[in-house]
Amino acid sequence: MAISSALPRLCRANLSRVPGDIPRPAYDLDTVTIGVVHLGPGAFHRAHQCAYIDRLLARDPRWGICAVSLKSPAVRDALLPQDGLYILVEMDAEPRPRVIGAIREVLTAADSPAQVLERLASPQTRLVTLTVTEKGYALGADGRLNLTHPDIRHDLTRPKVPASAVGWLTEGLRRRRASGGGDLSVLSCDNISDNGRRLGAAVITLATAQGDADLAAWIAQMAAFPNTMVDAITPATDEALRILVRARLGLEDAWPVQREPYSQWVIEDGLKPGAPDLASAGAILTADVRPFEQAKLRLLNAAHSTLAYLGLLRGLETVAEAMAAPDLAAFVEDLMRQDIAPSLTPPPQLDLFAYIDAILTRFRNPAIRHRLIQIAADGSQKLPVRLLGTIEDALAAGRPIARLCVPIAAWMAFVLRQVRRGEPLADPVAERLAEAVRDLPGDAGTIVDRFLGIDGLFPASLARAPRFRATLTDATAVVIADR
Ligand code: CS2
Repeated sequence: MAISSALPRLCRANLSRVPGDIPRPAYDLDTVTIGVVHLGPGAFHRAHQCAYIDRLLARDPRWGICAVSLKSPAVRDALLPQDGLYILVEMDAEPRPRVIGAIREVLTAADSPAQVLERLASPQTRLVTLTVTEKGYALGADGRLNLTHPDIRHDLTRPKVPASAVGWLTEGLRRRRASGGGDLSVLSCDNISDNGRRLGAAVITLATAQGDADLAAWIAQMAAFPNTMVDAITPATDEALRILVRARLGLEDAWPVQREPYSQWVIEDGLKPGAPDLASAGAILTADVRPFEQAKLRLLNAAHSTLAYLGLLRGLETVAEAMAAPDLAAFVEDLMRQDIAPSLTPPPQLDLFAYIDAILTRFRNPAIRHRLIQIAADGSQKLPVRLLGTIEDALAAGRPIARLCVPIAAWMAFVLRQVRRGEPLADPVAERLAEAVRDLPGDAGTIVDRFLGIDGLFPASLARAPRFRATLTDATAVVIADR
């Protein structure tokens, strides 16, 4: 992150210069010790989990975070000179900045492997959290660890210097077992259904495939991987935010973050004893997270992806702009109310229709500039979680799928457009997508055939379902004609 202003830098020595109306850590930074390791401290982590831990630290100083980027030094280079401090701005009619002090150590695993493993093994560390995005788990289309993924293949042969998040966790747990570090709670905070179960299974699969059955058995007993649902709309840091922070603070923050005021963290019961009391910091602990998680992924995230692809095809830039187009807003509302809601079994405390109203209001928040291109990234990883399950359920129940196929069609049209224009396509399987659509004649039937033929993208049973293929082809014909 380039520092372009001549203002003094935000850091401990300059905390006293922060204007009095901007909240600062309500605890003595000197008394904080590290009890949490986080893998993947991007904007979402710093806007979401760090805000909870920051609240918790005011009551209990044992839970400072060691933030670990796996490869990129960008977060470390931005936050180290700031003693881990940064600004989180809640974007509302009046933006509300505050100084977050939860990150007490910041490392890049590729540069400091020994320190990272030491932290993962330390008996003081009682919680590991992860935000490594959907693709960061190296799971196959069946939700299990993909042992042929390049990073996992690396971790099979060189387990001590891992490449993947699952590899770091597995090696950290190996060290923890050897040094008697005790049990550990691990929370995946990514938008994947059954995120905890899948991560736990992936770690055990890797340990087993590395030939360490004893470790696999130890992990099954000593590590807990509760499911979680995380929610807070977090637009990427942009120049407008930097300008706002400079003006309000009179200090330079190399990497402030922003989010909407709304935030939710639902965690399944089952954290190991001795884990931080996240409920006291506002998280909701519950016996079964799945219904919350499913409602959020299938409604909010699916509607987001729908707006992203349809909006980008129209040349729109942000979620709020897409919501200002009456037909797009009506379409996502119908999609949620009529097509997605029937696939959900909400928990008793969740009123689905009020939840949908709240999502629509959040999408319209005029204080947020959430770029559609940010949401459009990694479609191959996001759409299965967000939409394909709903489509499978609707097919099985004999409900209509016409509207549900539109976002899939819009994604395909978006991929096609990016490749044809030679514009970037952010997706871990971008090359395969580009290969599949190269020299493609423009008719809907061929487009659908090509995409459904890409190995591992659509579940095999769905790709074979005649009603899906026919409805998706109709939707694709309409989306292409509209452009
Ligand atoms: C978005 C999510 O970028 C995306 O794909 O749909 O990041 C979304 O903003 C969050 O899940 C909201 O909690």
